[in-house]
Amino acid sequence: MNGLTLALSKGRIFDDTLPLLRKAGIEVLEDPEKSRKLILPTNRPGLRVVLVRASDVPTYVEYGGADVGVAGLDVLLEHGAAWGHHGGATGLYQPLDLGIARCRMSVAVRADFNYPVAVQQGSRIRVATKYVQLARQHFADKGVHVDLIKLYGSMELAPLTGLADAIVDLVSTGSTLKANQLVEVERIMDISARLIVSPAALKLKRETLRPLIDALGQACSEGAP
Ligand code: PRT
Ligand code: MG
Repeated sequence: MNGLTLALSKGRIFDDTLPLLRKAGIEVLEDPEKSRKLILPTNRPGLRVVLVRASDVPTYVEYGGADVGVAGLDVLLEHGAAWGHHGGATGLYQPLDLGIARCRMSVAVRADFNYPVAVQQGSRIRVATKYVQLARQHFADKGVHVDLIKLYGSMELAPLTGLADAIVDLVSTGSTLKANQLVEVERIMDISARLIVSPAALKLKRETLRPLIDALGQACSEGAP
């Protein structure tokens, strides 16, 4: 396989990457919302897009299913930590912060739960999250005792049903928390999407990969405020 494969996830990552690709002169020739295809051609004969789940992007790039990908820092850190690597995924080169799909990772609780007091008293807090590794690290760094409950979606429901006292989730506008009467009590980190590249591909496909990375770097710096 000589061409390049770019892994993207449907939804905000795809939608926010499209304008950057366009600035780099690349058009994706099919709309993933209208087609069931998982491999999408582009106007560059040597470049195709594969659609994978957001949390599968690092895996695809790491094991050679794709040469490059776009993944949220949340996904990258959680993936890396799950494999025992602090600060990012294994063997993945991260040349660009694309500055897209921005949000923050936060701790949120029900408005009637006194988080500062619970933390201060050293009580055990039940925390529901999709980001078990990141949450464990965060609370361990603060010396807060937590019981973590792994969820795969709709974390907002956990404090409302009594499943947990708190959640660790992504927040962008804050309207999901608000609609569910939850309040953000701690901001863990700022999140944005990163370009990730397989070091093997960078060696073997340097002549095609390097210009793509440079063009995307140019495109996202133009878009920056
Ligand atoms: O569904 P699947 O498990 O396949 O993947 P995913 O749900 O992680 O994918 P997707 O497309 O929802 O998110 C892809 C990436 O977008 C994430 O990994 C983040 O890096 C980034 N991103 C940016 C966000 C948000 N903003 C965001 N607001 N991902 C999720 N949210 C959710 C959040 O979890 C919460 O439920 O949106 C809700 C909050 O939004 P506000 O605007 O109401 O605050
Ligand atoms: Mg989602």
